[in-house]
Amino acid sequence: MSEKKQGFFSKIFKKEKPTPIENAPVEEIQKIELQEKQAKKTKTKKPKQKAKSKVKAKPVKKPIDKAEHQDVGPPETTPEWVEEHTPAPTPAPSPKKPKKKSWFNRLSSGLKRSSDNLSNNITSVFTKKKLDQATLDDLEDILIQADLGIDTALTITKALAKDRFDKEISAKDVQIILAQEVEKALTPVAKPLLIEQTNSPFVILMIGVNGSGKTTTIGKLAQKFSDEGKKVMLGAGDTFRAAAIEQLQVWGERTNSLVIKKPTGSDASGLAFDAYKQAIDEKADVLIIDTAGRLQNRSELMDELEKIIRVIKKINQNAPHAILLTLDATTGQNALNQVEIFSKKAGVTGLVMTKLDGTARGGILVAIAKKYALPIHYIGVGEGVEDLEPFEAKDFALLIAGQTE
Ligand SMILES: Nc1nc2c(ncn2[C@@H]2O[C@H](COP(=O)(O)OP(=O)(O)OP(=O)(O)O)[C@@H](O)[C@H]2O)c(=O)[nH]1
Ligand SMILES: [Mg+2]
Repeated sequence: MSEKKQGFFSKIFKKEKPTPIENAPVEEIQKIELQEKQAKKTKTKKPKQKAKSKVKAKPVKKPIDKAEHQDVGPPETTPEWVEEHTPAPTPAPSPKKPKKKSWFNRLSSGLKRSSDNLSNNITSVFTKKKLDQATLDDLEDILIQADLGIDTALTITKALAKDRFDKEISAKDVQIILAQEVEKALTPVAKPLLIEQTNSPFVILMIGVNGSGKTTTIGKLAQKFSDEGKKVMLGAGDTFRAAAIEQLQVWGERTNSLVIKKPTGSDASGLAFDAYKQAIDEKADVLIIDTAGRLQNRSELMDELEKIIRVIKKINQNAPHAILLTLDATTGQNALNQVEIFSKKAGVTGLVMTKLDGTARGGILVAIAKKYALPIHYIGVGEGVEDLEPFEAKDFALLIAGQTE
């Protein structure tokens, strides 16, 4: 406010010494009034200029608004309520930074159980004492219990022993080294899923055990790809259950993606074939094919998966371009076996780990990375469409080790 006042008065008393109004004597006040009048007179000259500048300002503003309107205006399919309740279109905010931050927050709360588990156990062992063999053994146990895997556990304890043996060490020091080693293990596998346009439609086959999050992940991916302007189609390859087809249909409607389906009980490979043909005809950019959940030890179901892939290859030898295995983080060590068998049978090209929010066993991702070196494309930390993001080694490592500052 005081800045405003100053600006106003300095405008009026352009050529006068600035006099604080509260200390002004009577003559000064009279002077002020007089000059105020003069100032008003001079103002009457200025309006022309001001009016001019106003006239000028308008046309500049309008075309910008118009351009923005054209660029970011709602698509034809915008639901009615958007038109009713949304005021004039505002310029699209730069979505990246806030999105990144809110994802980091979601990831942070999602991984909380895993990181609390590790941090609490580490703190209980490292209470300001010298690093000896017994403490190293305890740490090794903690890391193995947290599902990080024996390899990672040994790498971390070795790294600690090398530099800090017989020296005082705090829980925080251990967490720093843990974060560094986890990041080292995960960096080579943190690879985004690249949708190569030369392969259009890019065919993704989603596989995994029952309830691992295949269909939900398909919905989340469909949203991402269509947000990028890609034409997405979905194949309802889980032909066993009517509810599975309906579930995909809902995601299709939500994400504006055409769903190719057949009656319950139809042959899944036939559906995959038809969906691919149709995606080619429709010039889709991406086709994501759902499959029924199957336990890796059910050989007849694994054979069916092989058949689906074989049939897709009849259309294009290079398809499916991605075979994504969804892994439920809450299954812990069993996930290793799933990677092993699904890879052998179906040639998994990349992984998506879901439900990291529902477990203290998020460390399993590190064990899988070390053992199989398969790309980890995405991780899921919730049921919402926004709860899936490309996997980033550093964020994950810092959070799981409780090293966020
Ligand atoms: N908390 C949490 N829940 C998830 C996540 N991903 C999926 N889910 C939930 O897990 C449950 C199973 O997900 P689906 O997508 O149906 O799993 P699916 O692999 O398709 O299951 P089947 O078709 O039966 O094999 C649903 O309730 C999802 O909402 C995640 O990242 N976090
Ligand atoms: Mg499903």
